[in-house]
Amino acid sequence: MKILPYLPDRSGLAYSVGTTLDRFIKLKQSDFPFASGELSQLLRDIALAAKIVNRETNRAGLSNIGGAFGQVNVQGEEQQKLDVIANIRFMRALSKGGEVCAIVSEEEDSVIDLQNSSGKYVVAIDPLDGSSNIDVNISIGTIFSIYRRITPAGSPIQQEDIMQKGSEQVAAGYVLYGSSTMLVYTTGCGVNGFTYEQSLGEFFLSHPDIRAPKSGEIYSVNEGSQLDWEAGIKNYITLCKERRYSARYIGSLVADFHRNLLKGGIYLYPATKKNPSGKLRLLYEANALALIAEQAGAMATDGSRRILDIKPTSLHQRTPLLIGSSEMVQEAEAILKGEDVKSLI
Ligand code: P6P
Repeated sequence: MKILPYLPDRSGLAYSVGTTLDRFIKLKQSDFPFASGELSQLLRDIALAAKIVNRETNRAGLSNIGGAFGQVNVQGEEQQKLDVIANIRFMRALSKGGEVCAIVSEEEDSVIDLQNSSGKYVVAIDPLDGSSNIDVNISIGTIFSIYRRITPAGSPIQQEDIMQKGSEQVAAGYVLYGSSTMLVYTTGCGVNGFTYEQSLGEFFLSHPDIRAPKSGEIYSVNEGSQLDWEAGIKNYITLCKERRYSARYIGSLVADFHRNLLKGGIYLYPATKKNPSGKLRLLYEANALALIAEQAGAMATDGSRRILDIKPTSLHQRTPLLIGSSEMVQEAEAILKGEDVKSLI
């Protein structure tokens, strides 16, 4: 009888496509000396909530959970029923998981102190971003940041535990509820994407070691605000048009970011008359995507500062955001600073 050797995946990657998320988390845990498994468990808790929210979003049209909830959140935005459901699901998963001591959520006015004396981590989360797209079946997403608490475990949560720079994140990720549902995250050792197989209830590694193209020909911005833009933004978008780049903007940050991350491109949400500090929130939108961007070789700035260097001063503070392929962000920043971009090409 001839016995053939098992031929390992020839991709040369440390982890082969098709590895389950659970197994990947376990295998990657060894990247962290002295890791005791709490962060691994926290990532699993987030994945569980994502599976539940995925189920809810997939049947929103059938189970009367689409549409407005009838209240306005702290942002002054009309809450959709799925916003509230997603918030409840992630809150429950994070509090029951036992690894978290405090949560900052787009849907909560103030910090949620879980009174968990053993929780080492603080989570900042936008449970369901782009929710206005729910009723028209456009992709939406969850965005999360994970920080280690600074003050001693068991002591009361302090401002310093919450108001940490994005560069202090120990992990960050997003879930994209789209044509397929994906979980993309980083723990500071690269970016990996997992696709959800509904029939098995598992996330499987589908996009190992994501690297963003250094440049691209896609720009994502709401051109309806063009008359509000500062001159530098107008000049950069004009340059994109002169180069005949493609305009792709679906009004859902996670979906626009994910496409640009894979194909190359830039997403811009500058200051506008309605949002003079930009629309996107630093703590639970910009910081997470900025860490993922940088880990994938891309960039994220507010037009002059690296997003991850911005010291938060308020829970729901907003920031202008330019994020995507490094050469495109660099060029946009140079134009905003009035530099002659010819020198960049
Ligand atoms: P506008 C959704 O509300 C969101 O926060 C992002 O997902 C999206 O990119 C942006 O706002 C859309 O905002 O002002 O262009 O409709």
